[in-house]
Amino acid sequence: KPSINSKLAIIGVAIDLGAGTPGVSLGPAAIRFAGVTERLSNIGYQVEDMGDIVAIKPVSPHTDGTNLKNLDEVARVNNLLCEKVSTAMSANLFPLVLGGDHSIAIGTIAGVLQHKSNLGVIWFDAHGDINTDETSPSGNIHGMPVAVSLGLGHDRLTSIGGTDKKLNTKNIVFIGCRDLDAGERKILKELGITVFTMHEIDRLGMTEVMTRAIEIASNGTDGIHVSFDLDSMDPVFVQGTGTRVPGGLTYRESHLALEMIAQTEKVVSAEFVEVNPIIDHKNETAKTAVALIGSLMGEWLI
Ligand code: 4U7
Ligand code: MN
Ligand code: MN
Ligand code: MN
Repeated sequence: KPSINSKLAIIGVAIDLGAGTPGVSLGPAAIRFAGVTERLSNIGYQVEDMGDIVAIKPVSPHTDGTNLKNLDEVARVNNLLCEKVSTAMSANLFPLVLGGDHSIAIGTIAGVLQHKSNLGVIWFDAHGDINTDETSPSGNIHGMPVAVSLGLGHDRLTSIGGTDKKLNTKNIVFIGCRDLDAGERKILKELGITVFTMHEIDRLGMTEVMTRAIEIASNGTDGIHVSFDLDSMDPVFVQGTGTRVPGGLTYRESHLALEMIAQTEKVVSAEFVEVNPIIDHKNETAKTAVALIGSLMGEWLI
């Protein structure tokens, strides 16, 4: 068993208001139905299910004079999530957050930062998720959580958990990117954030990429947060996610990456997001998420 806490809190976030496609709000239910608790219990964890935070769809998406869709409700949910994650960590529970759209990384990371002020992050995604209200082509907040966690963007979002508790650019690393907006490329370059695109994974192989990624997320940090967007994987493995992009991580590349992270024994929190059972086939994407969670939590290290 990994030295990750032996007690674990599952926190579901039933929200799709940060995404363009509806349905990821049913992700936590789909992942539970696919047997996440049993899987973790079998590895040897004591699992406490803290239930779901539920978003309520507003009659009209209030935008506060910006292009941010559903800003009020996304901010409300992420404030609650920040508190819940922080409460779990105060009780010495490892927070495992189930999404929901990727806007929930705002609340998860803000909550973890209350306890780990020098947090490293490994972000698996086809996308950069580093748009701001100024650069976003869609206004969808699930394309913005990395920017917000760095203190960039609308203050209704950057204030969550406190404006002083933010990530360091030198400890964030992306894996699997293949769809970056022009504005995102510019921000990534300016901030000097390391991005292992699919090109680098093809050239170097996943073992080398993860060796480098783990070094970046570990260097001077007091823990690693893993944010796993299911769309980092190739669409053949994840029909049930809203923003599929061809040419993604294979099934084994994804598992190898998470197994290597598990071996570091430095993981302090994790989230698995963008599971959408409405557009899935026989709940397979949620089942894939459960298997990935097993790998991250050390299923193969015993
Ligand atoms: B996800 C996008 F423009 N970049 O900002 C945007 F391509 O959490 C997509 O990674 C964001 O699924 C995808 O809307 C967010 C778009
Ligand atoms: Mn994505
Ligand atoms: Mn994402
Ligand atoms: Mn997506």
